[in-house]
Formats: sequence, structure tokens, C-alpha cells
Amino acid sequence: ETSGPWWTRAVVYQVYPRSFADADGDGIGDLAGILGKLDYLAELGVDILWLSPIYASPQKDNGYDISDYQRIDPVFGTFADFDALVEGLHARGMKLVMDLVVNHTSNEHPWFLESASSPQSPKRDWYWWRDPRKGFAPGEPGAEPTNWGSFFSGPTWTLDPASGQYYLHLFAREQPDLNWENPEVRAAVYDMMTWWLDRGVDGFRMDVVNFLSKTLPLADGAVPPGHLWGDGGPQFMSGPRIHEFLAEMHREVFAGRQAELITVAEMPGVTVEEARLFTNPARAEVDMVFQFEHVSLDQGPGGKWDYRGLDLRDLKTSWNRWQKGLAETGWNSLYLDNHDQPRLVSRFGDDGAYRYESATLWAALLHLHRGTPYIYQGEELGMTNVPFTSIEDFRDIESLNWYDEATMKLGRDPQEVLAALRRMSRDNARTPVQWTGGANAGFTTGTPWIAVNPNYPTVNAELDRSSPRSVYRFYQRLIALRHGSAVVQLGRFGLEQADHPVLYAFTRTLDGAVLRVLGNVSGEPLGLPPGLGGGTLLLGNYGAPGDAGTARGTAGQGATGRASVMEQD
Ligand code: ISL
Repeated sequence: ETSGPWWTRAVVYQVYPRSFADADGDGIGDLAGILGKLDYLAELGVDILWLSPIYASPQKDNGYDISDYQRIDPVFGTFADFDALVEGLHARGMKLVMDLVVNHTSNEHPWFLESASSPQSPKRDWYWWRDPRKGFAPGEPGAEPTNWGSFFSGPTWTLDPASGQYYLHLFAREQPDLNWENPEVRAAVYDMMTWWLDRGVDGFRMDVVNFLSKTLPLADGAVPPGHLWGDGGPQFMSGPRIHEFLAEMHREVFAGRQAELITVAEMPGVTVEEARLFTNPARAEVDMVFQFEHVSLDQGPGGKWDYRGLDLRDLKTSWNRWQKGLAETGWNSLYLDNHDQPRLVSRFGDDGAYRYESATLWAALLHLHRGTPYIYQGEELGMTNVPFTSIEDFRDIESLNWYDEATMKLGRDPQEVLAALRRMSRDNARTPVQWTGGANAGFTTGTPWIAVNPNYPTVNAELDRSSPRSVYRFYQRLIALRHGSAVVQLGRFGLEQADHPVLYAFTRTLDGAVLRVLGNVSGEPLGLPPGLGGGTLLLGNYGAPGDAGTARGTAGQGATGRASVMEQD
């Protein structure tokens, strides 16, 4: 078998529309802005554009709080812009994947307004309404129906004073959870999805889709040390009906469609064993999952604000397990960056003197695993974390809520909280894409909604793409390599040197062809262990790009941040 489903050959590019390109000068990126960059994306070679939410939204969580699934938020444009985007992508041989956010809606969605209007509302049961805890009056401290903490700080329950009942929200209070137990909710979502497919979209990235099924009855979770609230995760991650819901969604929405579609399930907390079930083609649930194990390895027990640094061996162990676990059945998504993560070159590499080497090294390691790679806007330019100086610089609801809770309720030192935000805040990924060295990095003619990273005069697309040391050109070559190579698409993964603290080495093997990938993930030159150096260099980040295919066995002198992709003779 030397050819898998079409998406085994594909590379995905994620656009966070608010921060990508602003065509109308209001300081917020828009669909027309994306349309103007399609040639940039086509030249990069990506196959699929995943568009973060553009639906009508109060924008409390930058569009992950949707008030109408079948309208475009005016801040992003119109349906005419949207149709032009679909057409422009398809004309260039690219596909469009939409974000599907159906664990929750906005609290301004008409479904929620109706649900909240009265306990007798026919839509009351579309959301999770509960009485206060037994023995407690509404609003009394501790009266929340469960002790769960929200992903965005505070409790997962908000009181509706009129009815005396609470509603559930795993995220912000403006993001009430839909009740997927109710078949009317599921039918309404499937209709909406069908409507978008009929409009020409090619699939969905499904936001926190393993949270849809909750374990009943809802019950308290353990309170981790140093926390205010309990962990509800075990009660809503991959709950009892999740496979049933996803199989039903597949049947109702995707089955029988002729087009080449794709479904990507974002699943915080998912295990390899569960992922194999979710992505087993025979079960017809989803095509691939987005898992989080590898982006949690640099954190302590306190979670994302408790940064400890990455031990490369932990990453190798984790990725190896996922590669092996989904080798025969199922499929991996490969990512290091997205709109919820800090920038990879700052997080895992050196964003100063060795920025080019770090960015390309991590790109090579990531893209040459078995799975579908994802590039997050700006990653292909080696964009970095941002030197935010004050809490006023941040916009992200998760970051702002945590700052308040940590400083006001937990008594943490504001400077320490700020330092943790600077390292891990989602806003690191959300500053405008740096297109040029001109005003506002060429992102907008107006005032950007969040400040541009001050390094834009030296880090921008114009400069990068005309440099001999171009991160963009390296991604271009990685993508071309995947397109032309069955070994990259489907080869068996073999980890080498598992215990080496700074060398990441692996092979991909298919029908006798062997590809070897070597990366020196350190700031020091590195001698290679015997037996790893031979072969023809297909791609490397040292030496001129023209060396690819000619230089032989040069990885042996491995230098700082060096990556080499060799074809074994
Ligand atoms: O970034 C996180 C907080 O540390 C994650 O827990 C994140 O919230 C989780 O991955 C779910 O993310 C998705 O759903 C959220 C939205 O804010 C994120 O942007 C989205 O990717 C709620 O819709």
C-alpha cells in the first residue's frame, strides 16, 4: 500500500483571522485580508486552510463564542467575501476547513436566550441548568451544583438570578455548554454542518469535541493542591456517549457525500488508546485527532502557568508512543504551534541568535513524523513570543481571568504571574502576522487590536522570503518533500537514540526506502553517535539551499540547532 487517504499527503495551514491580514483598516484581520494572501499560501504549498471562527460572535473569546452559526461576523466581512474565499482556494487546489464550536454557544445565541428566558422554555433543556447544591441558597458561596473549575478561572457555573438556577460553562460564563443529551440539539447542529458543506466547505476542525458527553449525574471532582476549584475533567473528557455522538454525526452529516472531506477532532486529555478508536476508519467517527500530551510536557502540576522546561527525552517518549499507537489503525495530527500555544521557536528553541536554525529544526522534526502536519500562521516565518510588559498589553480572556484570580484570590505576586503569562499566554500567538518592516508590520493601516511584536523590522515575510536563510523556503521544501514522497506520507516510524538528551533521531521506512531525520536540539555542537551519519542529504538547515541532494554525510559535524534529512543509500 503506497497511497493512503488524500489527507495523508496534505499539509494544513491555520489562519486566526483576527490577526492574519486586515484589508479594511479597522485594526482587525478579515476575510478580504485572507483573500489577498492566497497566492502566498499557494506558493508555500499548503493543501488545506483551517479557518478559526468567523461566525457572528460577541468576541469574548475571539469568535469561540458563537451567537449565530449561519452568519459571518461583520468584523470579518460578508458572505460575498466568504464565497470568494472558497472559490479562490478551490481555484488554487486548496480546501477550506471551518472551525466547529458546538460544545458551547455564546450566551447571546438565540438558543441560550430562549433557554434562559424561563424554566418552562421548550429550549430549557438545550443547556445544562441545575438547582443550587442541596442546603445552599442561590448565590451563596459553595452553592454551585458541582465544584468544577472553569478553563478560564472561576467556577463552571453561573447563577441566573431570575430562576435561581445555575448554568454550566466549561469555559467563560459567556460560553454556556450545549446539552448533547438532547436529540434536538444534535439535530440542529447536524443541519448547520450540512448547510456549510452544501455551501462548499471541505470539512471541520471540531473544538473540544471530546467534551460533548458528560457523565451523569454531574458530580464533584478532586481539588488539586493549591487550587480553588475541583477538576471536572474525568466527568466530561471522552464521556460515555462520545463515540455514539461522533458516529451519529458522521452518519447524519458526512456519510454518502462524494467530495473529499476531512474531520479533525480537537481533544484535550485524549489518550492514545481512545484516539485509536476515534480515528479507526472502520468506526466512521473522525479522520484524525488533535491531542495535547506533547504540549503539556514542559509544565508542572500547576498546569500551563507552572512552566518547568522540556526534557527532550519526554517528548521522544510521548511522540514515539503516539506514532506506534496509531501505526496500524488511525492517524495523527502533527502540531507544535496554534492559537492557544506560545510560539515554538521561543518555547522549544532559541529565538535570538539561532532563530532560523531553531525554527527550521523543529519544523523538520515535526513534519517528518507520520501524520498530517499543521502550520500556524507566522510559524513559517519563525515568529516569536512577545515581550509584553504589563497586563494592559494582554487581550486573551484566559490570561486576563487568570491574572485576576491568581493575584486577587490566590495572593500570588503580580510580577510572577506576569512572567508566567509572558511565557505561556495564548496572546503570544495572536499578535498580527508580520508581513513587512513597514508600519504595523503591514498588517493594517489602522490601529491593531493587539500590539504588533516589536521585532517586526527584523522578523517579517518580506525579509524572510528574500533571505538565503528563509524559514518560509524551508517549510516550502518540507511540504514539497511530503508531496513527492510515499515514505514521508506513510513510512513506518522508528525512534533511534531514545535516551540521548539532545539528539532527536528517527527513521521512516517504506518498501526498502529509508529516510533518516537527525536534529541537534541544543545550543552546542554535537558529535553524532556511530552509524547515523551516512546517506544523501535531502534537506538540511546548514549550508546553502542548493546543497540539498548533493552534500553527503555532513550531519556528522552536527552544529547548533542542525537538522538533516538523509536518504539512506
Ligand atoms: O489553551 C488552553 C487553556 O490552557 C486550552 O485548554 C484550550 O482552552 C483548549 O485547548 C480548548 O481550546 C479550544 O476551545 C476554547 C478556545 O478558547 C480555544 O481557542 C480553542 O482552541 C473554547 O472554545
